[in-house]
Amino acid sequence: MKILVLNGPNLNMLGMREEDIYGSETLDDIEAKLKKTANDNECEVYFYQSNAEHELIDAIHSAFENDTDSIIFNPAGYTHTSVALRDAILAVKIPFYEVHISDINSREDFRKKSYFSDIAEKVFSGHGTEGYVLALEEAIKNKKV
Ligand code: CA2
Repeated sequence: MKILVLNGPNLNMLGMREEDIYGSETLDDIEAKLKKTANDNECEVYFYQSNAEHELIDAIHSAFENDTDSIIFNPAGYTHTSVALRDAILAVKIPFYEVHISDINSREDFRKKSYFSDIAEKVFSGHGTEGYVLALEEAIKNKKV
């Protein structure tokens, strides 16, 4: 089983700024944790982060070309704006899990709108970085059944 963990704009700053909202773990820490869960389950995870919308779209297209089974996706700020990313993920028909470190429903009103939640297999919002692990466990579980 092959899973892409895709992270959108500014998430490269994790662990360096706004720790009160996003915690102290870096993307590398998250990657290490997920790789361990993946190895324990004979699953391959690969990671990609970009600040550019078109690069995230290209990563979704590449996931289709390389037979990725599911995507764990934190679209970050694009969650609330990007019809183009929604179209990309619909086009490839790869099941995906939406992750937000913070709880997008208990912040500013503009964060309550997600272009992804109605098409995601499941949404993990407000679980901190543990949300990525929960999403990976769910993806693995769904592949097995
Ligand atoms: O809670 C989440 O995971 C978000 O997707 C994060 C986005 C935000 O726009 C969404 O509404 C919710 C922002 C990512 C910014 O990441 C930073 C991390 C550390 C320091 C500064 C920004």
